[in-house]
Amino acid sequence: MKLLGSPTSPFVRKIRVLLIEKGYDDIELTSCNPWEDPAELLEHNPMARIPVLVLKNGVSFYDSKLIADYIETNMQGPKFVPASGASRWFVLQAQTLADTIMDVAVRSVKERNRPAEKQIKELIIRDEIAVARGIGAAAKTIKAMDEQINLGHISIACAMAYVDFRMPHMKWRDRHTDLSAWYQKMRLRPSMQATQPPEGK
Ligand SMILES: N[C@@H](CCC(=O)N[C@@H](CS)C(=O)NCC(=O)O)C(=O)O
Repeated sequence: MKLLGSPTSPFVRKIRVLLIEKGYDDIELTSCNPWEDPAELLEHNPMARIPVLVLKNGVSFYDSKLIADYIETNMQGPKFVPASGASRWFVLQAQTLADTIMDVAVRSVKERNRPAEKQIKELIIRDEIAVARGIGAAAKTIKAMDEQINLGHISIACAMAYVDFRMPHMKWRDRHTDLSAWYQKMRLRPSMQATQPPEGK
């Protein structure tokens, strides 16, 4: 089994953290840059997005939600999504919230990285406001969630880490001190430490 992805993608990190928390710390990460349309990625995902999980028999899955579902359903180890009931939907909603923060943040960073004269400022502002709202919702979600680590915690931690990594100007900590305190603990977990993006990338 291997994972196609980049060490800076928050979606890839979510899957890597989930795998490590589940007890799989030796899954190979095949580094690929989706923006270069590498042949191996296109072979497994026509939409050229990472992450992609490739099984030993060649079967592959893409979109981090589906990959997380596959890992949770088919792989041995502790469970990170409740099997049923309101808590199941709460955890899955938390994952979707975090994924959407990541989506909007990635788009905003891409826009900011374009030459200044080509940037659409309205889009950057709108996306940054949405990310700020998302962080507010993440703070409420973490407060309402059980302490036992689940896929919602993992997803929100990876979203916050990406905001810190690529959007340090968001300065969210002063507004969300409880979320900040929770994240300070979460980021020290071995799974988060082992998946830190390389410096200077
Ligand atoms: N919904 C997808 C989003 C994945 C995604 O957007 N990945 C980015 C990297 S962070 C990507 O591959 N971008 C390439 C592109 O948009 O063409 C998932 O959860 O896997």
